[in-house]
Amino acid sequence: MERIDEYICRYKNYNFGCSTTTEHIDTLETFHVRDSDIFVVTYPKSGTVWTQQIVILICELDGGLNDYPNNMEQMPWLEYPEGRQDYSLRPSPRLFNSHLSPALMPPELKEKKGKIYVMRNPKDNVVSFHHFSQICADLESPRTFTETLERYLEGNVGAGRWFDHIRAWCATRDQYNILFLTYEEMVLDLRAAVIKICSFLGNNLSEAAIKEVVHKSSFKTMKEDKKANYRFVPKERLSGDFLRKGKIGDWKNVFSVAQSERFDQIFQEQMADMDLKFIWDSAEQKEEP
Ligand code: PPS
Repeated sequence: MERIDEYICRYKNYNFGCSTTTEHIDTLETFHVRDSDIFVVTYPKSGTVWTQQIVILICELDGGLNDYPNNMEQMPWLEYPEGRQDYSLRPSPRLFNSHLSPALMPPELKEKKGKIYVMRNPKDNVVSFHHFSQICADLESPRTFTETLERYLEGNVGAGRWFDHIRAWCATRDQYNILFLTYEEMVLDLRAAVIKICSFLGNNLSEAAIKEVVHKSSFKTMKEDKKANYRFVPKERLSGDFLRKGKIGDWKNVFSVAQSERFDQIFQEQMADMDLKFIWDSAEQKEEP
């Protein structure tokens, strides 16, 4: 790995956190994917842990899962095993999170079913990243939002540039069978998103079970849930709540007008040829009961 700074290591054209190894990343080329595996793939700060919670709940309520002490162990990071048991020894169904680009995913994944990609409008995405960088010891603490925004636009962050990640995954639509979801549609209608995930994964949950998944994956419940809110992570590694605001449009509280206009222009230049529709505004967001 080429060490870019204290926090980012570069390998195979991708910005990793430094807790993984080239040996582990190389094993992904021959990683055997099972039909029952489920992968949640995202650019960081797009709703990974939320989707993780939903997938875990769905699997628990439809047939059960082996017990692990918390969500991170139940659904670990594909690229960051961090001393966890050899993934090939894990019982099915195996659940994984990943921030990898498609080029680095196990090639067998193309033939398998369980892939969900969640994306979030990049203005809220970078704001969420900015706040998270201030509480997470594995990320460089920025002094100002301007500093974060520059690093984000240049791609000097984990997983590289948002634009490249989204573009690369959207380009695989025809090769992979993936459920694409947006963070915003999950915020606006969580129940519809849960039903979509169930039907994509082939889980047939009762009405009561769907209700339970929706309740346990609401922002309010997750924030109070020690496991879902990552309260088990030592304070030295995570010094605040993982679940921060969970809103659409928080970027308006952080971006200056000039930053917003410049961002819109870059977004247009980078993504104009793509059929992407994001919701940028909170006007349609209902408060949770
Ligand atoms: S990470 O570090 O990449 O795994 O982060 P990730 O989980 O992808 O994204 C964190 C943001 O998702 C929000 N979140 C939620 N929003 C709404 N409802 C629920 N239930 C929920 N769970 C997590 C979390 O609060 C982070 O967004 P911000 O905007 O910072 O609040």
